[in-house]
Amino acid sequence: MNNEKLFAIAHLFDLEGVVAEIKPLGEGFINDTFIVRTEGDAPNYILQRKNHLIFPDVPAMMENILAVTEHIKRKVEDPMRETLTVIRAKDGKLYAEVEGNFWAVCLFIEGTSSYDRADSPKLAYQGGVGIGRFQALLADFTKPLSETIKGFHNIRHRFAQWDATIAADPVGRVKELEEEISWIESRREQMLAFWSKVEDGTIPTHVTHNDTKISNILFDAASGEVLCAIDLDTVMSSTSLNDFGDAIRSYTNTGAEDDKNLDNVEMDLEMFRAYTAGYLSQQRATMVESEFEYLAFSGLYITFEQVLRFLMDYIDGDKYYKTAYEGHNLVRTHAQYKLLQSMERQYEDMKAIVAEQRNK
Ligand code: ADP
Ligand code: GN1
Ligand code: MG
Repeated sequence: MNNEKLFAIAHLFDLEGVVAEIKPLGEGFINDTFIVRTEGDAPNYILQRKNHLIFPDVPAMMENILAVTEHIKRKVEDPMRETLTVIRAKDGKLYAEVEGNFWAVCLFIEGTSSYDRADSPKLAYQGGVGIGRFQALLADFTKPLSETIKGFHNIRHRFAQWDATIAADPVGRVKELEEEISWIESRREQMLAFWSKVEDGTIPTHVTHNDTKISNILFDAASGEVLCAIDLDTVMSSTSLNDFGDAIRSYTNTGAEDDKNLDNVEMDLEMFRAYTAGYLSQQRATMVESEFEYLAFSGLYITFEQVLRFLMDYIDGDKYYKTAYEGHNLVRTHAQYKLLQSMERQYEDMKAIVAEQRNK
């Protein structure tokens, strides 16, 4: 994307000041993110091309984000820093449509740190506080939210996609993947049994973030404390266990999500304890018994789902996630599977930590 085009798109939005430069930012797998720097004291902005192949109704998604952030703003001390601020286009819309692409802008929050990996239990604790607080702030949000990606963390839906992808085998990769496919199939019943507890209401639903990896949280650079959850594209109604599980997948991994050296990848119990402590500091008073019961399992569930999603995308010819090289999705599959096995081995210890932290 050339800079002239980006400047023209930025000018479709109601920005203060004069745009000085526009540069790519972050390592998201789905959208294209840029920072828009302005001259002098005017605020800086985040400009994003939302991936409309993945989010089929970007206008509805932006309505979700506006509603949720306005709700949070009414409750926090510093509304301009403790959540995203959506900037409208000059025509009043929450997005600009340019040549079939959808663009959106929000304020760049200054004085923040973001991470691709958690490097200390202190950071994991803060991350847990951040998502626990995000859910707590939205506990009384009653407006219906659009489902921005159908069946996002619904494993029954994911298995339907999986079966169709295996049957279609569009790039002929299935024949090389007997072992990897067996990792998925051998856990099918266990994962569906968990999801049926959500379907029958045993596990309640709430407004949740649904993409809680560490890079989607901002920390205050001065204090090191958590500031807010960003990347709100997937805010929807689901079980809050998904947010916990996805964060555990991210914060407890001693390696990278796509580590080629599987020896680097383990689930770190100290990070699990710290994240759990932070999360429960915000949530323990309102959680119900079934949520405590499945809290540790949610880490296994979302990590399993991620193995399935990376492998399914590889089988599908790498259409969903951005990849940096041929076979990247298969490397991700192996690394996430190693993490899943590490969690399975330490599952009893994870449950013991939940029991210990629940009563603190
Ligand atoms: P993606 O959907 O591609 O993952 P994100 O919305 O997560 O994109 O943004 C990518 C990165 O940009 C984040 O990890 C964070 O470092 C930075 N970022 C995004 N929004 C803001 C913001 N409003 N203020 C400061 N930094 C931000
Ligand atoms: C994607 O957009 P990003 O990079 O924050 C994905 C998540 C995956 C994650 C894996 C909308 O998150 O579900 O867990 O990659 N987001 C979407 O790193 O599919
Ligand atoms: Mg992101």
